Parts: sequence; C-alpha cells; structure tokens
Amino acid sequence: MKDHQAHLIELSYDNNILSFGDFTLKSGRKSPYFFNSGLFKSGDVLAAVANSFAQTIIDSPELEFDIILGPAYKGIPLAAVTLVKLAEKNPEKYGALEYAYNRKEKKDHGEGGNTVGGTLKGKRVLILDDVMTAGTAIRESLSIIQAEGGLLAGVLLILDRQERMVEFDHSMIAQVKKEFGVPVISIITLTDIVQYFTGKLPEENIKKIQDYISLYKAKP
Ligand code: OMP
Repeated sequence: MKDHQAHLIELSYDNNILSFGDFTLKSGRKSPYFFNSGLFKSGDVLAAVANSFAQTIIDSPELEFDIILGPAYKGIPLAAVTLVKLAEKNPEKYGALEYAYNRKEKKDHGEGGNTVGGTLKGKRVLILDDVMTAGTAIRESLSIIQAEGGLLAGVLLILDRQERMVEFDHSMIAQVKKEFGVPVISIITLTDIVQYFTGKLPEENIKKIQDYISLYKAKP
C-alpha cells in the first residue's frame, strides 16, 4: 500500500468517515462498515483526498481524458479539489483541465442545460466519485454523459467496495470494462481496508467484514 493510501484510510477512520457498526446501504444490504464522504469537511481531510485523487491520476497513464465529471452532490467538491491539486502538481499538463457537474433538478432558464462547468459534448469524460457498491450511482453518471454527448473515458473512485451488482455475480467495474472498455480505478479497496485494520481493530469487527465479503463479493 502506498503512503497516501494508508494516510487516507487513517485520516478517514480518525474523522469517522470510515466507521464500523451496523449500516443499511442504498442497495438494501446490511453492512458492518460505511464510508461517508459527506464528512469530508475540514481542510486537512480534503487536502488528503485531493492529493490521493491527483496522485492516482498521475500514476494511471491508462486514464486518458479531456474533462472530469463530479456527480452531484458529493462528487462536486471532490472534483474541484482534485483539479486544484492536479494544477499544483503539474500546471503545464493540468492547469487548463476543466470539470463539470450535473444539476439534480432541471433548469430551463439562465445558462440552460443540466450540467454546469465545462461542456461534455464530444469529450472523453472521467467520472470522479466517492464509493461504488452495487453500481447504481455510476449508472446515473453514465446517463448524464450520454445525454450531454460525451464519451466515457474511465471512472475514478475513492473506495471500491468490491461487491457484486444486484442483478449479476460480477461487479459494476467488470460491467463498465466489458461495455465501454475503459479503466475503473479506485484509491482504496475493501481489501486495503481489511489489510490496514487487521491486528488494529478487534477480531470481531474483522470477522463481520469477512462474513460480509463472503455474502456480497463480486466474482472476477
Ligand atoms: P451504489 O450506487 O450501490 O454503487 O452505491 C454507491 C453509493 O452509496 C455512494 O455514492 C454513496 O451514496 C452510498 N454509500 C456510501 O457513501 N458509502 C458506503 O460505504 C456505501 C454506500 C452505499 O450505500 O452502498
């Protein structure tokens, strides 16, 4: 595990972003852990996540894109801080990179359209989002790109929970790769979380996660 990944896991745990307990997910699954990016609310945490996203982009040359889409709501600040960090790290390459986000509600006056920021039309779009479980959120982002005439270039996430979709045995990652042939990359995975906390958390917490994994883990 790279330093920035371990740092992000540690900081997330310290700030209750990553917590262990009993949670009900969007998919209806009962999970023994939850990652709440709604709690990225202080400068040091946002700086760490921005750094991890930017570093992951720099370390992943297979991500070839023209614009970043930060889906509303949680993806919006994540995309914005990542752009700032990329421009800081490599102003020549990333200084003019743009981002866009969608509106949750339709707008028929003013600037019009359902996205704000750079235009997606004809561009290779990188989706940047927080967590993937059963893949519903990503599907919504894919339909935004399609509606705006963009092309999917890849997906970049903070956490891949490595779970199967509701209707299939495989993950949304496998589905996106099959349908679009583009990379889906995450800063951390559930495997990283288990590795990081083994020996640090009570055995009982790790056991609950292992049981959860055997119920919902995606088939390769
Ligand atoms: P899927 O749409 O099933 O892939 O779930 C991903 C979404 O669920 C995220 O965008 C969050 O809104 C929410 N979520 C989390 O934020 N953290 C988690 O650990 C798990 C979920 C979830 O509900 O599955």
